[in-house]
Amino acid sequence: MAVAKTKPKTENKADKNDNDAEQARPAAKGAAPKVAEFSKAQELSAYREMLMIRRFEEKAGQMYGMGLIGGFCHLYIGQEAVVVGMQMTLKQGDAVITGYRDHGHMLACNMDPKGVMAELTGRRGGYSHGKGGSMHMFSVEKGFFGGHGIVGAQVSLGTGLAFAARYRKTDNVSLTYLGDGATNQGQVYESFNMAELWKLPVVYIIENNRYAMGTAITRSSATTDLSKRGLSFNIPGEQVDGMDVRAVKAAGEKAVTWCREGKGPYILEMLTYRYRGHSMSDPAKYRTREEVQKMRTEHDPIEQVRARILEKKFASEDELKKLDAEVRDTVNEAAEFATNDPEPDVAELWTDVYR
Ligand SMILES: Cc1ncc(C[n+]2csc(CCOP(=O)(O)OP(=O)(O)O)c2C)c(N)n1
Ligand SMILES: [Mg+2]
Repeated sequence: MAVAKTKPKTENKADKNDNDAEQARPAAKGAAPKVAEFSKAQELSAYREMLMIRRFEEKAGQMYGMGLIGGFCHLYIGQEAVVVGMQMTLKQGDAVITGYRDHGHMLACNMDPKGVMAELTGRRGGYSHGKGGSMHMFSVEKGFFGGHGIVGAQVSLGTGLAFAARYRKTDNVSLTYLGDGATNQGQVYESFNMAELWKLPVVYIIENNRYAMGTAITRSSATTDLSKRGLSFNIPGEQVDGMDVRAVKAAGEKAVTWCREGKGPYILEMLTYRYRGHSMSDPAKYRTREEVQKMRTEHDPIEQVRARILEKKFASEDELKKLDAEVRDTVNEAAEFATNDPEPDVAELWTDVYR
């Protein structure tokens, strides 16, 4: 029997630190493939939408600190380019579903910031009438199907949404978002199998922000190139610079077209990063301040667009200031509404429940 002379190269996960993930990032090395430029209108729209999510989340963080928001609250700050870029590829009737880090997805789906903020504060005008909170909001009208607190649960539901699109003979798609941690859940693979078997129009968007709560991906996952997780089901996948909204849109376009043409599911692994802790109660001791700072200063998705807008003279500093002020006004109005709107009536305890 032949014996291998050299030890096979295996990854010793326990020895790895977070810098390994940094090294694996195509986004971080400056050698990123050239992506198609955005038009003026696309740059300005992407800037406004990402800024809206950023300011909304900052305000939600403040309101949580003031005790106005209870329960869990997971902020999306840092990951804005993913939802905004993907949303640019959708049309009426497409479906979006995600986990609990969901406010950005709702705003990208054009849900009303007032209704989202009022749900966070548990008020009547919230999307679930103040009874759901951060992780439980839906809008069938806007094509947003939640908001799910059980890690990975949305993957089978999102696959079902794709099945519905196929069953109704439409060419609509389901964008099903999940985290890097969720990719180790069993139901994800059951869903992959069915989606490929039945050629369902679902794009699985893995938002790899490198951590699942406090656990770095290199410590929890046997393989860390998540774009390859569909290989054994024949599902194509690719890694995308999730901090560059243009790269996200380009990859999204390809994947969505694949689905609309009836070719089955597609996996996009978005290499991204969250700046805040897992939830509001996370002191984030599992990573260094320098790591966070490096991502903020070198890869921030909003700063990238802002720099291009100024460089290409798509808008002046003053015009951007005006745009920033408009976004702030919208967020402040939402916060004011969410602070003053009454709480649901006690009788609401008995509505929307199964008996
Ligand atoms: C089935 C299940 N197991 C465990 C948890 C607890 N939990 C909540 S979030 C989370 C980490 C998920 O990380 P990831 O999928 O990377 O998403 P991210 O928070 O980074 O967006 C865990 C383990 C849960 N909510 N559901
Ligand atoms: Mg994660």
